[in-house]
Amino acid sequence: MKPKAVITGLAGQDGSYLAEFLLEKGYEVHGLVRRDALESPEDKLWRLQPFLSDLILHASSLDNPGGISSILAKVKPRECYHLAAHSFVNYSFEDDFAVMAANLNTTLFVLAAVREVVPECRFYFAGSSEMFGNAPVSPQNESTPFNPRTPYGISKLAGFHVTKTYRDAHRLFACTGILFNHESPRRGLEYVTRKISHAAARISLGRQSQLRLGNLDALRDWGHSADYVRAMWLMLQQDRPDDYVVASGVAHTVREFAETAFREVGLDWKKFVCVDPQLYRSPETRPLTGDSSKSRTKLGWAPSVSFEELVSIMVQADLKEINRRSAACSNGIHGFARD
Ligand code: GDR
Repeated sequence: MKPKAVITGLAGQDGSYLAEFLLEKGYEVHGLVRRDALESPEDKLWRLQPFLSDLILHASSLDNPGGISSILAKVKPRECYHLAAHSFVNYSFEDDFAVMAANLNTTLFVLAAVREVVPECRFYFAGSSEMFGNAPVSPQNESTPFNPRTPYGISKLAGFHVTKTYRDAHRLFACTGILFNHESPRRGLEYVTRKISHAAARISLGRQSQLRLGNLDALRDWGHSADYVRAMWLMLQQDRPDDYVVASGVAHTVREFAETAFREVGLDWKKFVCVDPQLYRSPETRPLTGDSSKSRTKLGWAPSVSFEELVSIMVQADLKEINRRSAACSNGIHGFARD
């Protein structure tokens, strides 16, 4: 019989790569998605389109603990990946009540449901490098003290502690992956990497003239999402549950990302990028760079996509998509939305 996995947040960047990865591994993949996504799949499920028919979707809001329990009871998964969250850090300042309540409550609901109906199920929680916030040391690893600086980071740290409590007190196989930034062509346009790759592609095609960015000196440790979902799966294949940092270990500035992206389309970034102080984030954290030695040693994990390859993959995918959409428009065919 096929192993079964349930993914919350299936329609997001990581959910889509994880689903694809698990299908390739021979899993029966179930996903929890909002009802409105099922009603407009071309718009809301575009990341899943190439393999949508291979997935089993369940319409469920994560605000409803009873609904989560009944899906888990019906599916009886071997693994449950809880990826759903408000994940755009900047919004978490504007809407701190909603972000904290949703991110913590949904984690509690899913964990409680796992404990109640499928206690043998292995559980993954999507933690974040934002839990480190203003870290006292760099790079950060599993022993670095947490010091979150954003409502989002606080909500993820709370989820981490809840997950650990279920592991220690209720003996669940529950792990947290402390993932540093991970990107791809499936990233939303609000995140800086996709904002840059999309703009570089559009500017090179004469469809945009300028790109406004915030802090160009902000440093991030960027990898490819497809590499990072592999680490999630590896965590759930171990003999014991544990927490792991997943990162490339190399930090780059937003400026370097822009420079590399514009170089990919043969342009000088300085001619097109301007700094908009309104886009500065306050407070900006200390440079976050991950030390993923534990993942590398214990899970045998290593990233396969370098920074330069990541930027190139994203820019080329945006170029291809923009050209595909224009061809579809001139032929009167509508393409899938990709942002
Ligand atoms: P981040 O990602 O907050 O690190 O969280 P984001 O891409 O939004 O910001 C990265 C850095 O770029 C700087 N920056 C800008 N950011 C945005 N969005 N737009 C801009 O115009 C801009 N200019 C500069 C930011 O100040 C910041 O320093 C991501 C999310 O995926 C989280 O959910 C996840 O937990 C963490 O990564 C790890």
